[in-house]
Amino acid sequence: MSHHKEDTNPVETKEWLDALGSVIDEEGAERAHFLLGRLAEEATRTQSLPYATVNTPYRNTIPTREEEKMPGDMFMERQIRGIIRWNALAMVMRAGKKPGADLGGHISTFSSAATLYDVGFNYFFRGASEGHGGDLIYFQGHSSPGIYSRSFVEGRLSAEQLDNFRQEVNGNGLSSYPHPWLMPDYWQFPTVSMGLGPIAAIYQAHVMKYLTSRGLMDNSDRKVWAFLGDGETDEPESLGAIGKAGREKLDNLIFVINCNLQRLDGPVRGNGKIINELEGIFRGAGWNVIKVVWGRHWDALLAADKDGLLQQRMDEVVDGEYINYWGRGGAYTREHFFGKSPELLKMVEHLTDDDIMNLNRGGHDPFKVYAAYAQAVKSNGKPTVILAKTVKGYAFGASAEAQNVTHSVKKLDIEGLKSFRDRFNIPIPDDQLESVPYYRPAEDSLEIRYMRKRREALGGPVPKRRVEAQTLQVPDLSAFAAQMQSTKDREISTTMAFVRIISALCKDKEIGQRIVPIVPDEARTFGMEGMFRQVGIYSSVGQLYEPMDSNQVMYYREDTKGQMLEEGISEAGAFSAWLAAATSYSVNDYPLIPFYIYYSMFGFQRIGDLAWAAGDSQARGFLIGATAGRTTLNGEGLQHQDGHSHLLASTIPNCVTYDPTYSYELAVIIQDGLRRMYQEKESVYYYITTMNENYTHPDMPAGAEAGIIKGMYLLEDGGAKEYKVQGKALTDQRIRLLGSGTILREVRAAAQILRDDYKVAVDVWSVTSFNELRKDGMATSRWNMMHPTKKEKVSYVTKCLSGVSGPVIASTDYMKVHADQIREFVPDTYRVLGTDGFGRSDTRENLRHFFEVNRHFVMLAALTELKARGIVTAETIAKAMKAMGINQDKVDPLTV
Ligand SMILES: Cc1ncc(C[n+]2csc(CCOP(=O)(O)OP(=O)(O)O)c2C)c(N)n1
Ligand SMILES: [Mg+2]
Repeated sequence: MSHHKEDTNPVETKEWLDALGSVIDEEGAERAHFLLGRLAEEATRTQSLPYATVNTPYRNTIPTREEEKMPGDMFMERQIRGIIRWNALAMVMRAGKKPGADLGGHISTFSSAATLYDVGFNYFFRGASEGHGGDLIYFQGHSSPGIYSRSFVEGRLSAEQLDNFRQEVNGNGLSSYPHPWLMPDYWQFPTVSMGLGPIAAIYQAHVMKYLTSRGLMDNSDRKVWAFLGDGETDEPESLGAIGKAGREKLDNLIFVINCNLQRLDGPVRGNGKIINELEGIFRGAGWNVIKVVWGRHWDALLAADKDGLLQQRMDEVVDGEYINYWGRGGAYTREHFFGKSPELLKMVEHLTDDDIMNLNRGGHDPFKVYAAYAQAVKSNGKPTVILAKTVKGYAFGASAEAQNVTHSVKKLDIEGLKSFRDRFNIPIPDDQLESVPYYRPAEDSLEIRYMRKRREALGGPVPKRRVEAQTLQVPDLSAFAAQMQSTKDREISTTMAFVRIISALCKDKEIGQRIVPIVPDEARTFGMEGMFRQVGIYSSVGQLYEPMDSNQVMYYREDTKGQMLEEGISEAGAFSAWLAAATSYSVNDYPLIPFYIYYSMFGFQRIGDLAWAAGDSQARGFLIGATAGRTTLNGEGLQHQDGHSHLLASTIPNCVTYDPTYSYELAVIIQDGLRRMYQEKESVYYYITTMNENYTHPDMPAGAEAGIIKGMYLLEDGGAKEYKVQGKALTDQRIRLLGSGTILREVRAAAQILRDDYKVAVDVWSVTSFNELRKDGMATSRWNMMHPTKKEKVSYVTKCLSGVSGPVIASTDYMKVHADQIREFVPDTYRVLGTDGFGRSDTRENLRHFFEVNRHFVMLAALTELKARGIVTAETIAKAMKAMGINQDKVDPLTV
């Protein structure tokens, strides 16, 4: 700002300022804005100023005279807000009093945000009702006590439930933070892992526009509000997608950033100003920025600030000081803020120290907040961010208000409670204060009636999550007939098979429109470019240019009605778009069937926390980890070759995972997923790996469906063989080989050599999911433990591998621990091969040798087991190793 520079010609400065003043007086602010814009343009053009500033002075963006007036009863609302504040404090303090419980809870975040929420609840947040889908509110996770408190006062939650804050195990509890999984009819969006709320909100607004644009539903009157902390904006996810929101003109999106200037340890920007930093970033990204810095008690002072000294002081002070002023009080503020110059001191000489403390911050002034929201909801083709300055621990007094430790404060002492009670007129006598009782006015009190009326006018309660979903008629397996048949001589990859399936699904009469293919700039990698033309790429503005490949069949077609979401190189963004689509059954009462296809390594590993939140959100949809496998994605390297995404996926309780080999397996799995998620309406989501290795696919063996879904089925029956060991006959001894993904093909090759060269019987099992097998096994063994008097149940793995005997050997393209998961349920000796270690580039053949998962190592493992049973000798193995080119001194892939 020019203020910070020496003014070398004050007379000239004054002339310019006077000229500006008279334009504003005579022709209005619009005109002044235009002229300044022209001046800046000219200065930039002549390169006398490299760029015009994106920052404005440290004051409210909306001038006082343009504020839209809050229509309600401010005293009533203040009283209600006081009651909500009280109960929020009470529930955390009461949880803290449970002996030995140590449950924690936060009070300071909500105390700073109470007005921001209240104005929303009283005037803006529309509940879902007949004819309106409702606004979508992403609540700041740590403010949950305040949201529960309001629901309690509204009569939606009981005192007993409040007393169960953070005690959920026995039912009827309230979750510490917003978790749809734990409170499915209440919370819509999990937000507490910082950064996930903001990015999810952006893509939520995007997908809502997409639905409207495609004509599938009308969301044009619905808003997405995201409340976040100023400290939270440090997360890359918080700001990483704001450019997208600006570009897509998401005027259905409003961010409210609670700028209490503090995070957990201390100031967010002690040496700077978070509000101005964010202003520049958001304005540059194409957002409307509304700063709500000062409350109305500053209005008179600012109006009197003719020569800009007060403004100059406001501009130069850093956040660390602003925290101080509030924490240390009126006298301190007079001395250190206004004390900068005699003129400033004079401006406040008529104010007492208490009056100075009453100079409120914008985010605590309902009028200023109302004016900001009223402007934000008027769509003008841009998303809006409101930067509201608040005080962390507001109204908690010396022990917590604007203190560095405030985030972790969980209680007030008795004196603190007294003054809090008095300040907000809570009718609780001194002798009851100790137990911090809840306070709810009588059902027919003015307060309750007022609240009810406001919410009724806005369509119903918030937050509220729709639990029921529409039932879709999903295609049965016959619709996938093409995928169930052999490809004959044609070699294709499972990725290709997937692309055929999704293309076919898009044409399905019942559900075709609901399929949402999502890619993060990888469609060509997966051979999906045919879909550009077939279904089109969604763009809010269509296609404003002639695509350079328009003369080709598969040209890059962007369209306002495009079905595919091409999210660019942002896995977090594409996943967030998937999440919005995967929860559309609840949020929009319109089930969508999203398929997000990506490089498998850049999935759970890259955005694991979002995938976890998707489980919490009860997302329903498909994730396709393409080009999967440590050795199957051959040319790439250490950062690309995935040998563990199935392990990461298995950490998410409601994620169902598969690693299929054949086209028919993929078809059966996807059909079953459609049935479970959209017909049976189970809150699970699917993770399926597909590969880029081409090979031929056989017909589906008759009756394999059930086994494919359960996780394994017998692909090759080796038949009975008899062996003689030390003169004793071993009957029905077989080697059982297990394989998954493309490595199954190595396993099948090994089986053939073992049969041909060693004359042993070999069964081959296709394992479509070690993860699902383990879940079944764990459930069985748990049931047996819990029911000692009942007949034992047998796990699916045990069932499959019983009846005959012989060693069991598994090989996969994933870490050994992946196949090792079922060891407990394998009723015989079990040996696993896997791809532990860092990937590297080479041919598939070399990689599979390097990682010791190919046919030769499967054979080595099998021979080793046969040796243990006395069927082959050490010499036989040594000879075989030589023949197979396995050097006994080969490096261990885990160590290099
Ligand atoms: C990803 C992640 N990292 C860290 C935390 C721990 N944490 C919880 S609240 C908090 C400080 C939040 O500060 P701010 O965003 O300014 O919110 P305020 O409480 O000040 O409104 C931190 C670091 C978290 N919840 N999520
Ligand atoms: Mg903060």
